[in-house]
Amino acid sequence: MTRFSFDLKATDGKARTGVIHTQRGDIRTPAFMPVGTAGTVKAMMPESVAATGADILLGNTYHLMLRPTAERVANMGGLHKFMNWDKPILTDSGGFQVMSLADLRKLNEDGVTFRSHVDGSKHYLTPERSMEIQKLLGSDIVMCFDECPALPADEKRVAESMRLSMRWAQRSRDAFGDRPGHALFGIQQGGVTEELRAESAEALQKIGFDGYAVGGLAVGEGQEAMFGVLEYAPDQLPADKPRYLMGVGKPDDIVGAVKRGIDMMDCVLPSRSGRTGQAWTRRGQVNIKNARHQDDPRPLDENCSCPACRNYSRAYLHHVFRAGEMISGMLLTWHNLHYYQEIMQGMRDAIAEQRFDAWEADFHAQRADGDI
Ligand code: PRF
Ligand code: ZN
Repeated sequence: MTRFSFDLKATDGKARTGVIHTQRGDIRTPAFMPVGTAGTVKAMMPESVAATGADILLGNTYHLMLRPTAERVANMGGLHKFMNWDKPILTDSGGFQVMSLADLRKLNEDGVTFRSHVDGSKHYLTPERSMEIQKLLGSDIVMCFDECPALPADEKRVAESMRLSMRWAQRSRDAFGDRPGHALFGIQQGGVTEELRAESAEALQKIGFDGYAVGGLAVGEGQEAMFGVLEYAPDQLPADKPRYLMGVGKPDDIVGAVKRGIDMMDCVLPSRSGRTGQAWTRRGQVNIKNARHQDDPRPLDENCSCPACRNYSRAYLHHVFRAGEMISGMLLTWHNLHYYQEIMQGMRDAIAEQRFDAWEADFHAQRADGDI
């Protein structure tokens, strides 16, 4: 069996490119992970997700434990078989989603009780239960159970929360045990305070993980503050392990994160905005709802090779969105995921060939600020 490992192939400035090896295949880095929250990347068949160039998907402990339940997924042979995706899956641990989605949350040292946003039923998550659920799902990359305060928050609250997450990281490690072929990632917290980030990075490295996430960003602090933290946070984490920035972001966030030493990212943005009529292209954002597209024979992006751009006009995409047709979300999601993967491939090639700065300058030069 392939043991989990990370081969760093090249660096250009702080930007890195490499390959994560897993028992379910390789993940080329920098990697963007489409979000398959509830056992599906919404509006996409799994083979279509693979066709966009994705090597790995993200799944969610929180959603799957509530519906259809982790035990039911396990009885069906695990999440890969259940959703017909045989490449790697990373699962988030649930803490962050409980805090952002669940009702009546109560947090203490042991874990968190909450009511389901689906049916109001009562549930309990601890580091141990999160590890058990992620094992039942058959996740290839398991995330520690953590807590993430929304920003801005006062430093005392951020410090206490970070230290709780570090105690939970130790409990996650102990509960995960030794599972060859499966990886466990720690999650750095500490808000926008360099000393707290350093303390968190040190605590995680003492425990020892297969990879390290930068958590607690993109939670209200803004891009400038996030990039400020990314000036030092990746350097606080081991260079020989993957670094994963959780829940990020817009195309320019992703490029800025890779420039600062991040290897993996995930975000609902390309899939979610595909369902609300927003397309991301190399020239900027397209709001397909806008009436100015209704007679436009051009594709979303002349230079894009995705099925939406090869076969359909803006006029058609506008029409099916306005008519509430399901193909609207399907085509825009496909385009957005394709574009995100194209950015990742562009960065991987540029880093390998030591021309990341020129690639980045070109990326910004092609983009307009407003809608195009
Ligand atoms: N922790 C976990 N999942 C997350 C985050 C975090 O801090 C974030 C923050 N952007 C997104 N998803 N477990
Ligand atoms: Zn396209």
